[in-house]
Amino acid sequence: MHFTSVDIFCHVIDNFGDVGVVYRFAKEFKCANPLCRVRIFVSDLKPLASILPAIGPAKIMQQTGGIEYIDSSAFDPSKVNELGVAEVLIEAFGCDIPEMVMRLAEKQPTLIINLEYLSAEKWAFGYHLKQSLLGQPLLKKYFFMPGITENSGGVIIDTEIEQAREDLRRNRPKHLDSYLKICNVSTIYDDQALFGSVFTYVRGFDTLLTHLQGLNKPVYLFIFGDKSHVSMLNSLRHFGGQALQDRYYRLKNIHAFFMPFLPQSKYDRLLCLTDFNLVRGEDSFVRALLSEKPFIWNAYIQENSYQHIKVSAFLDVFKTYFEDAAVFKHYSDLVLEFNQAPSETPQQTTHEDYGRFFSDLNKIEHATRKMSYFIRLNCDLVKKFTSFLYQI
Ligand code: TRH
Repeated sequence: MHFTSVDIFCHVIDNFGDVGVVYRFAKEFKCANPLCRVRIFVSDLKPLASILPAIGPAKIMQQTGGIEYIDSSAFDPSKVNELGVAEVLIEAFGCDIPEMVMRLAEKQPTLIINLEYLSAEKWAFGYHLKQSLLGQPLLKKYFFMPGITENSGGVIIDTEIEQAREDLRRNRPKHLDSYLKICNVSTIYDDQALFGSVFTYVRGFDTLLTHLQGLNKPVYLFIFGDKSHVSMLNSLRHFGGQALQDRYYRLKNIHAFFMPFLPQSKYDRLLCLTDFNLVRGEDSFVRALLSEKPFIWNAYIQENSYQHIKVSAFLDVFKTYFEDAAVFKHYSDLVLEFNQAPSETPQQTTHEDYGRFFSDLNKIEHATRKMSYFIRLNCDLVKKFTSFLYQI
């Protein structure tokens, strides 16, 4: 089809992931299709403003970076006719498109795509690009299933990070210093030190801190989000960690920085600068993977512990990129145990063993780099999405 306009609908449930993925998708889609009008209708602008500071959370309509943003919660239904409807409508994560918009869409040929959550589970491939029958002659609807294998919809490759990668690698000390400055700390860069980022759900960090205290080197941790802040503070206090400054705690060789929420591109860059990353929902998980650094994924706790199935499905794919089966086994045991917590609590309820993770960092990094390379080559979501539109 020939398309000149795309409207994306996003219903924010909680956290930052939904709007984080939608914003990243819109940015990359616009970059790949500069002549196409791209609008995002989002139910809550506050989390978007945290990710993209150019957004004014109180404005009902605004434009930045060539994308139009519309607050759908404050939206006047009488404006629907005036705004019109795009040729392609994207329901992010199966959210409902407002009734008034659907009534308009039914009057012209419209393609609707349900852009789903990322999944490495095998059942998801069966749905990818499958049609969903609507019983409306002018409407066509398809599922688009993001994933980490060739037969899926792929993941969003961020152009900005791809372009910055080499500079981040070459000028690592300078870039790392810029993050420490946010906490009013000036470093003495030490190439023996270990740098890590932590952005998880509420969980225990006693086992992590115990292990890190045993390493014979300085460890710098950048801690993000209220949930990790609460959790890390609890564990630091448990071991007698001291506040040196507002955002800076010290426990023996461990330097913990309680970071403010950063613009998305700045957070993405940090993941490429550290030696390891602890990440959580779908979007930071993908960024960690593409950063080519070793990472541990804290999947969102779901009913009936469904997160175990999601984590296992990812590990099944990741396994194929490891050259040493023992290294993978230790890594896999760690990640599975890390995700065993029955609920979000800052008490340590899991018994993960980090020993091999830190001694195998280079080998895990090698596997991550191979997988990331494969994904960039074969699983570019925006490329796949765009070529699907042209084909249909
Ligand atoms: O915020 P999340 O926990 O979102 C999750 C996922 O969407 C998950 O699928 C959903 O089921 C669950 O919520 C309810 O984690 P995620 O997906 O990693 O999204 C975080 C976003 O925030 C991501 O786009 C990166 C961005 N971010 C920043 O922009 N700045 C920051 O400082 C940090 C830490 C993150």
